[in-house]
Amino acid sequence: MRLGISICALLTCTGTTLAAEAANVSQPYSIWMATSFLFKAQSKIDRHYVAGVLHEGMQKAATLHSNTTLLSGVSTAISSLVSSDGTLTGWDPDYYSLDDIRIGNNILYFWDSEGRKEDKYKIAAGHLRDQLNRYPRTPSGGFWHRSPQYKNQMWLDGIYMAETFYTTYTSYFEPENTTAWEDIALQFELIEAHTRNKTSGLLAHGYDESKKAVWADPVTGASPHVWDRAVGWYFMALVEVLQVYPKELAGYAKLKGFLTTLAEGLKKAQDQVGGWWLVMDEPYPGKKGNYIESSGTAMFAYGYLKGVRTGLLDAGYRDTAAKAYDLMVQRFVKQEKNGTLSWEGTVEVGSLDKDASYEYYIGVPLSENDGKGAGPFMFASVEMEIWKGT
Ligand SMILES: *[C@@H]1O[C@H](CO)[C@@H](O)[C@H](O)[C@H]1NC(C)=O
Ligand SMILES: *[C@@H]1O[C@H](CO)[C@@H](O)[C@H](O)[C@H]1NC(C)=O
Ligand SMILES: *[C@@H]1O[C@H](CO)[C@@H](O)[C@H](O)[C@H]1NC(C)=O
Ligand SMILES: *[C@@H]1O[C@H](CO)[C@@H](O)[C@H](O)[C@H]1NC(C)=O
Ligand SMILES: CC(=O)N[C@H]1CO[C@H](CO)[C@@H](O)[C@@H]1O
Repeated sequence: MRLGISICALLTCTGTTLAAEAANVSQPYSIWMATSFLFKAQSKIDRHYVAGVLHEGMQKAATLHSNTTLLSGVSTAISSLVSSDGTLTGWDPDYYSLDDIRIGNNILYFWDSEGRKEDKYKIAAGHLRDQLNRYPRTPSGGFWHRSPQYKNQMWLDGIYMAETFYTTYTSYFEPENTTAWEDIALQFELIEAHTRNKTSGLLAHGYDESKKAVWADPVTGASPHVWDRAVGWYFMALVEVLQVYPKELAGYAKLKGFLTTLAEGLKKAQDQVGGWWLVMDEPYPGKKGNYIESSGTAMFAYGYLKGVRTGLLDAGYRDTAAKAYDLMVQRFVKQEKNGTLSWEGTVEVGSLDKDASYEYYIGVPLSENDGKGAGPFMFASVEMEIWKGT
């Protein structure tokens, strides 16, 4: 991919970086990152959303570049999670956590792309979908982020984990189920009503409808800060759900409005170097301890690029994304001596289980080769490669 050369030409690359760069310059970053992860323990599959996101990144890269070896590796990994009778390995139907729904996207992808033949995938997806029918909800109808720990709480993260699957499932199996479509829109509407800052256009990490959490705002129930990865999940959720949401239903225009407002807010919040701060709300960008975080940056770049490509967002946002992408390649993509890539700068976690303070968020360590960042980097790379035709 040509971008690699220009970045290295502009910067003072280290000897190590240059050697790998020179020999491997023709590899698209999506494939390069995906195959690098194949050699790492991190590519081990489980039902958790991190493996789900990482494998979706690998799958997107393999599909765009017609790499059948890589694609069949991902297919085998996803298949290994589902036994022949459609049971999800180790899945407890009475454990309610939105994070565990996300793998349903990987399952439905292979069910569909492999000719809708493998019944076990359809059955497994059905189990996840059935769980949503008995899933605990807030008084207004929002799915709890997790039961019982996060009773009456909705987090932006959970909107991505559950609604992307709920949407795809509905489009495949119940396209006429208006109740389901409205329920999906409701999840977004609730999070918008309680967490959106109308001045900045950004959204707080989550809210507690009962306002009992130590961090809950007494009026809105919102948590106090805007955490970049939570907003990243949410931005991706809007873009993905709008790909399939029926245009004739009222929810479509609402979701599109949410996306437009967020896209504007994010552009204003982008740092001049091209990335986004871990804690995004004023006055924290640039403050001591805060930093430009890689997973959120990758998610925003992807959301913009796919949003523009699919006609949801104005073409001008490509420049916003390109600036972010350049930064990722120079700062977060590390080229190892053996020619593989590593991914850096991703914060390990961000949770509302503590006090949700600024000090809490900046105190969480970074992790290397974190699928929550590397996966979205592959998503963004695939979009860049489609755009550039490389
Ligand atoms: C395809 O993916 C495999 C890993 O599964 C990798 O070893 C190979 O280099 C890739 N081929 C191309 C042409 O990118
Ligand atoms: C339609 O969706 C609703 C809400 O998720 C659900 O309760 C209901 O069972 C679905 N109906 C059918 C026929 O699948
Ligand atoms: C909303 O955003 C504005 C502009 O950044 C800020 O001044 C205000 O404090 C924010 N409100 C809340 C409730 O966070
Ligand atoms: C390449 O080097 C990295 C960093 O030292 C290591 O984690 C990875 O396992 C190596 N990959 C191969 C294929 O040797
Ligand atoms: C010089 C150099 O680092 N070459 C590497 C290019 O990438 C392949 C794997 O993708 C490595 O095997 C080479 O060592």
